Amino acid sequence: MKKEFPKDFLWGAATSAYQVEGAAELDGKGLSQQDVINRERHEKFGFADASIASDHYHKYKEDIALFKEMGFTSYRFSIAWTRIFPNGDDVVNEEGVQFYRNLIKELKDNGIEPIPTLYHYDLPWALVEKYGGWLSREVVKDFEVFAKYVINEFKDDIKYWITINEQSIIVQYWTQKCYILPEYQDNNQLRYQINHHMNLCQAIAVKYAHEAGALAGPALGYAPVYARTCKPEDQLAALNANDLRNTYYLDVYFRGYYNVAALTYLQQANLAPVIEEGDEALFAANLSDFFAINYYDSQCAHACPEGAERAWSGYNLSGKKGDMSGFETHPGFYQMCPNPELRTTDWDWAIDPIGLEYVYRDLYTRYRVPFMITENGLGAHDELTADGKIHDDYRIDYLREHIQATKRAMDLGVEVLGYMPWSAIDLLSTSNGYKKRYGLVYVDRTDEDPKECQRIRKDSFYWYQKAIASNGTDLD
Ligand code: BGP
Repeated sequence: MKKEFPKDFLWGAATSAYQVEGAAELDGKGLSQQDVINRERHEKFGFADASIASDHYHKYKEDIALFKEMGFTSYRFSIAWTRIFPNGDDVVNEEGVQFYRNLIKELKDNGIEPIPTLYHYDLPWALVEKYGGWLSREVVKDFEVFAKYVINEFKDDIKYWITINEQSIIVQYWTQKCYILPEYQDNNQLRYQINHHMNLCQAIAVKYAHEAGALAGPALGYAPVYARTCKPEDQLAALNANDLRNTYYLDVYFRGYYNVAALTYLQQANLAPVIEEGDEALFAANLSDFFAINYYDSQCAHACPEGAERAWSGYNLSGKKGDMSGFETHPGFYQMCPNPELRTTDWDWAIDPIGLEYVYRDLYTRYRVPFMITENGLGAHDELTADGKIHDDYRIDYLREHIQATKRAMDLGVEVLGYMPWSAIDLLSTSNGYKKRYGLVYVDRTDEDPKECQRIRKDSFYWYQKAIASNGTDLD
């Protein structure tokens, strides 16, 4: 007989600090690299910046009331390092700490499990100025001060810590997710060096979470890679891509070492990080407890000749299908490509609920750890109709199919703790301002005009409310 979702299944949704909070320079907060990056993107592309975002800093009580109305039992958010330590050093900003005390209390008072992320792209700008930010190994000790302080401060309230958000996406889109000084931008080895510094921070965060009696795990943007054809050379290319884009990260988190084929490839290509003695021992001593999956799409690869030119992942900034600027290419290893079998979003992201089922099954077999979904969602041009509604049936279809995929995997024994799609409310997209929306709640603002950031329930809000009330059985 098929099992129901467990009674304590965590239903909720997710956000991140700089994408929702706003108040970028209020109450003692220091600037983060995202405040600066998004200011530049505003000037260059006209996207909103992070200064107001969705004004969650002022409206968090109203937002949590909406979460409760939907029936949330969990909420994934991130703690802005720059609210706690505005300069990235050890000088605490009490007002920033108080904001998260209030937020966490409000969640708990409403029966919602707070699931914080320690790092979601927003390094203190002061550390970029001091030593180039993530480029320098010095960042590890500053991160340690932050992680230790925050985990200890909230140890009575937090059961699950998410450590670092989406390291693999940071490697692919490093200048968008990190501020990289122009003189370093041609040195691609630094992508993997940054990632190595993040791995050290990740392990340290796990260590402090364990000391505080909590569980910890990374959130990785995870897309399985299929072979474009059943030719053996394409299958091997897909294996190579999975090793370098996925397993390279997971093996560190759950086994304590770098994947051999991926690391060897990076060494041969002069892209490998400098690893110091004792680094892998630190990983191995602090393995993660669960895997927080950010799942949006699947990917596709085919074989790539030795003589091809290396290329990094492209992007689509227009929201017009087909505007993807390019595909990652590693000569002699693999080349990414569109999957002809799948439909896509307006931003060319493949829609593939079965891919999520595949991920659960594959990773549970390999690592045998519990999962939680900490992002999953459809970025779309939502329309606010004249009568004040948002008919986002496309989002409902997307979420329904991914919840069903989750259930099918669970029916075959996979352990899933919760489902927190992206995003609880509309927020600043990492790539497309407010043109691309993911929320269950509409935030009435545009890139040009923040207006009052009024909250409006989308059709998906009511649908998700029903889904949660029925513990995932009523998905119509
Ligand atoms: C993930 C990030 C999120 C979020 C999401 C959607 O990579 O963790 O922060 O933004 O992707 O991406 P985008 O906003 O670029 O559509």
